[in-house]
Amino acid sequence: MTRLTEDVIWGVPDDKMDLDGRLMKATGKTVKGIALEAAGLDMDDYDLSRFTAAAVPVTSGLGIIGGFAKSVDAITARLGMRSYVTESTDVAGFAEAVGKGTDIIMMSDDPMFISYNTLERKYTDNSWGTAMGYAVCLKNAAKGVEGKDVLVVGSGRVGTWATKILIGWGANVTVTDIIHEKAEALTSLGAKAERNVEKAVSDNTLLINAAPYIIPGEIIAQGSIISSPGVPHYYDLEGRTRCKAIIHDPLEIGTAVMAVNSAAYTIKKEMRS
Ligand code: 2YJ
Repeated sequence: MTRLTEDVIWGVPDDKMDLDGRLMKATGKTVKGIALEAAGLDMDDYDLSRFTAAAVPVTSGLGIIGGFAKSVDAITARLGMRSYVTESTDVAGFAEAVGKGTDIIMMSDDPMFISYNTLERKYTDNSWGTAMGYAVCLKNAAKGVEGKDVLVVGSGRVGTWATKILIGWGANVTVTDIIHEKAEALTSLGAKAERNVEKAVSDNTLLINAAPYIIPGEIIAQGSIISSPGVPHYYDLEGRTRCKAIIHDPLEIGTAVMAVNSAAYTIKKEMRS
C-alpha cells in the first residue's frame, strides 16, 4: 500500500479542494452521501452527532505523517461526528480513546488503516472503504454499472475489493495489472484479465484506477469516467479534456466510508431491534 505524505494531504483539514462541490458535479452526491450509500444506509442524510470519533497518531514503522491525524479528525467532523485527536500516540492513545468512551477509533500504521467501533467490537479497513467509496462514486457518475463494462486498473488490495464489489453489482469487469498474474488471479471471481494495459484503457469508458499508474491522456477514450483512488495522482491536459469526470481525493472518500460504515454497525443493529 502506498504511504501517504504530508504534501499529498496538506489541503484535507481545511477542505482546500472543495470535495463536496466536485463530487456533487461528478456524482450528484456529497462525500457523506457517498459514504452513507457505501455503508448500505439507504438514506439521503443521517445525523451522526451522537457518535464520538478519535484519531490516534501512530509512530510505529516510518512514523507520524504531519497532518494525518488532523486530516482524519477533520473528515469525521465534516460527517457531523464529535471528533478529536488523542493527546497520546500509539497504544496509550488507543487507551485514552477507550477511557473517554469514544465510539469510533481511527488509526493507521504503514500497511493498515482501520476504523474500530468500540460499541460493536468491529472494525472497517481502509482498502475496503476506499474500493467501496470509489465504486459508489463510479456507479453514481455512470448512472448505474449493471450490465456495463468496467475496467479496474491494479489488482492490489483496493483493486481486488473494487473488482469483487463491481461484479456483485452485475458489471462486466476487466482487470489489468503490471504483474499479469495478479490480474489473472481475479478471473476466479468472474473478471476478465487483460495483459495489454493500453488496450484495456482504450477499450473502456468506465474505469477505476487503483494503481500508481499515470494514464497517458492519448489512450483514454472520449467521455470516460475515471474513479481514481491511486496515488500518485495525475492526468495530463489531453486526459482531462477527454474525460467526462475524474474522481479523486488523497484521503477523504475512503476515510469517510470507513467512519460511516463503523457507525452503521450500530445504526443497523438498532434498526433490526
Ligand atoms: O499516524 C500517523 O501519522 C501515521 N502512522 C499515518 C500513516 C498513514 N498510513 C498510510 O499512509 C497507509 N499507507 C494507509 C493510507 C491509506 C490511504 N488510502
